[in-house]
Amino acid sequence: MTEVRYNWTKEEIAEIYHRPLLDLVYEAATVHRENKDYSEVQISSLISIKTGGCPEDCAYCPQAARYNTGVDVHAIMPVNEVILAAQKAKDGGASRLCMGAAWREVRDNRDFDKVIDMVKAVNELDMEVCCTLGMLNEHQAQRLADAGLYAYNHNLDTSEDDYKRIITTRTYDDRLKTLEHVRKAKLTVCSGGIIGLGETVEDRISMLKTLSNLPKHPESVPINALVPVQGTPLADQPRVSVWDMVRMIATTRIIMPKTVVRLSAGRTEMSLVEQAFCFMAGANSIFAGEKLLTTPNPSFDTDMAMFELLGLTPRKAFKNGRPGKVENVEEAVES
Ligand code: SAM
Ligand code: DTB
Ligand code: SF4
Repeated sequence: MTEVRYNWTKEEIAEIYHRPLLDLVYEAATVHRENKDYSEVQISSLISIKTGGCPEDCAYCPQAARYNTGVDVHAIMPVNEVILAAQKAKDGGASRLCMGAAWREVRDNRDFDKVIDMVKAVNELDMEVCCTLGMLNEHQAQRLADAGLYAYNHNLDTSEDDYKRIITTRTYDDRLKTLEHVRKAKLTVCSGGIIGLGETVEDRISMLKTLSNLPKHPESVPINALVPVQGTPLADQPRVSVWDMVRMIATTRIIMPKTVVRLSAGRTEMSLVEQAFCFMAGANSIFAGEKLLTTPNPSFDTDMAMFELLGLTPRKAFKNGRPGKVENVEEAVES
């Protein structure tokens, strides 16, 4: 069985990242196949429960209030609408629902009470519930855990050194602190990044080093390709090469062998063959449903046809048990 390591150095990660492409993919596929269930792909569906008007200045984000992106600002969604959307996602094959809010941080107010109700309701549908709500403290993480939250998404996006170029309204350390609070509440961690922001390869490697040197690897690592949005400072970034996406996924798979690696934003620009390469390189999760948060994504039907063609199957929810309802939570969450 593949050894799980937490002490990867930048040099080691760079050596993996720069291997001849086919050697890299072969190695990643081998690691992936040493771990069971390699043909299963986790399907997660996104829903934007609170859209736009965010006070942060993330240079890639269409939901930042300071950029003119044409995204309409919406107040928090009613709980019953979230339940309907969750049911639709489940019918489409999703086992996880990720609820996103355009917030800088969670505040202890009525909107957060509503999120707690949403978490409880979606949990009742037997879906894994994930939230991405910005920064939070220990107490807020615990409230979410008590409501039945399964995972918390909080991306590092790029390297620590590059962070200030992309976001000035919070620090890398703020981000890492939230991840600690999430861990303390025994939630599973979903944390990854974006490529195509204008970062260097060293930045990508440095971000992977940070993720793989956390006390425990995130249970899922989303790798997003920038979706350039008009009005944001990164609107004119050239589309990232699919080979960079493959290298990033394969390297993540090799250094975090047990982690679910999600081929995230950017799939509408990728052909089926390009996506197949990403699955070969060890991706075993996608966001499905025709919208990410505010930008388009392939439909459930298109993705199901792709799964059929490639011989992939959707992974069931809580395959290894629900945290809190199994003897060994650590094992259930990690496997
Ligand atoms: N506001 C919360 C936060 O920042 O954590 C949650 C929502 S935020 C939209 C979630 C993640 O979406 C970001 O961390 C970023 O990685 C990703 N994202 C946002 N805009 C994107 C874009 N245009 N292309 C690719 N990924 C994007
Ligand atoms: C993640 O890593 N990517 C998702 C999810 N986690 C929250 C969001 C992608 C957003 C793409 C831009 C948009 O649709 O607004
Ligand atoms: Fe706000 Fe999150 Fe977008 Fe940053 S990424 S502007 S915090 S919604």
